[in-house]
Amino acid sequence: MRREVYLVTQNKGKLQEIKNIFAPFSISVKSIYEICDIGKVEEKGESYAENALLKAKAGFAKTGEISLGEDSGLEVDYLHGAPGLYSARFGGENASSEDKISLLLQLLQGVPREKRTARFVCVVALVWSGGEEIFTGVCEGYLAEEPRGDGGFGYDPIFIFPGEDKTFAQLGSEFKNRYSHRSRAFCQCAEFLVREVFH
Ligand code: ITT
Repeated sequence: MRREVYLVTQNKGKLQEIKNIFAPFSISVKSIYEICDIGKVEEKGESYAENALLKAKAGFAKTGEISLGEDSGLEVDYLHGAPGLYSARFGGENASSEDKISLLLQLLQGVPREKRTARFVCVVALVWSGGEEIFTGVCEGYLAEEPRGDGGFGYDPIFIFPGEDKTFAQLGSEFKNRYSHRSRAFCQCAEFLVREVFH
């Protein structure tokens, strides 16, 4: 069976990371938008899992291909878990990553290191002819005082990986793809695909 899956995402940063995470499992990942225009799937759910499932189900309904949806976010303890589910829309629909980072840093101005704890959460939904499954990955860290590094995407320049005291943007893609929330969720998904779907 061909080891190919389709990811319902418009985020190029995510797509590239997932391609790299799946490569060692010999699974190829393509954006669903390469084979059909399913439009933007509205994130109307009340949890990461609901939103991830909305995306994967939309992809499977349109193409019949093995489809993956992913919803992720950054939860900041000092902000009671915000922006969380709303990480992509934080600061408004048209805010750039730089705008979002500035807004977060402003909200955390003067907050000491021990209160700057945060986590990235990633939830993947898999939908295929045999059913549906959910996988979750979490990565704990804390927020920098200013952006550092130019790798990654989104909030990576301010997310510090604790043991290294460097941001994901400074640590580079190989490191991030080994330890990130996305790596943790998608490695479980890849193992499931190999075990249960591709035989
Ligand atoms: P799709 O819905 O099309 O997949 P999106 O960017 O809208 O793309 P989400 O709704 O899952 O994706 O939003 C997650 C946001 O959280 C994303 O836009 C980033 O701002 C942030 N985020 C998630 N994972 C991240 C990571 O690994 N590094 C940095 N920021 C991340």
